[in-house]
Amino acid sequence: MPLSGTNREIFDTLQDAIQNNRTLSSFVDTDYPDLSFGDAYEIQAEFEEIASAEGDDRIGYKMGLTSRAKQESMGLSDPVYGRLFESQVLSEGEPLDAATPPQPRVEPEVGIKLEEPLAGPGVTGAEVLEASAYVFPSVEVLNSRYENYDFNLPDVIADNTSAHRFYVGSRISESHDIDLTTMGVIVEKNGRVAETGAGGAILGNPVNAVSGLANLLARQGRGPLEAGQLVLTGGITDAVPVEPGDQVKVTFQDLGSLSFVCQ
Ligand code: OOG
Ligand code: MG
Repeated sequence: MPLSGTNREIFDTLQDAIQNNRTLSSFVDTDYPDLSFGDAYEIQAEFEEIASAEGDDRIGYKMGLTSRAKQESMGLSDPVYGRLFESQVLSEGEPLDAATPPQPRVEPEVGIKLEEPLAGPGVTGAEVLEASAYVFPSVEVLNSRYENYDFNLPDVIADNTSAHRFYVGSRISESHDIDLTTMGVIVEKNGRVAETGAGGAILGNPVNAVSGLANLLARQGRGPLEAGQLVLTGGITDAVPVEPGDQVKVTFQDLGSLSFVCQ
């Protein structure tokens, strides 16, 4: 359904901020204190409408605020989801344009590619493993449209959960033997360790972010999660701000490392 009223106003304001690399104040803290979760997800869905009209397919979803590190850093404790588009993919080795987006930050994530659809409710982590084609290392590049990432949950949902770009690492694993819970991760910036974590930071195991997503989509009447889609399961550590000149290397135990330069 096309957006109207305040949802349309908010969408247009976000779209303008994205296109002109501007930052905004929280809608909830200013003119739209009553913005609901339902409306925020409707606004987010409009980004998919626009992208698909331009031939930019949704290739997956991202879960956000799934680790304590992220929840504490943002002061928000409920996981949220966003949409990922073909045009946002970066491959290993490609430089990151850190000059154009006003507030780029990077965070290490486990990506899961689905081979089978997942229809909630009641999807379990074990079913996610069964339905997955492979696991891959990823680095999500965030760029919140809100100044200093100062937002409430409906704000960040409407803003497609700060999605900007994401790296898809080339080292994939089809093995079910990797223990995603104990899998260690190190984020280095300019040769120094900036953050460390383990996959278990994501709801005990990153697969639980995928089952949570399938079940949430079902509750919203938006399921199932389609075969072939990929899911970023959420930042394992707090996000690290980057600027042109920075060199980033993220190492995932068993999944190898992913490096890029910021320019
Ligand atoms: C919201 C997006 C959260 C994650 O992985 O936790 C997210 C933000 O922190 O700006 O992508
Ligand atoms: Mg993320």
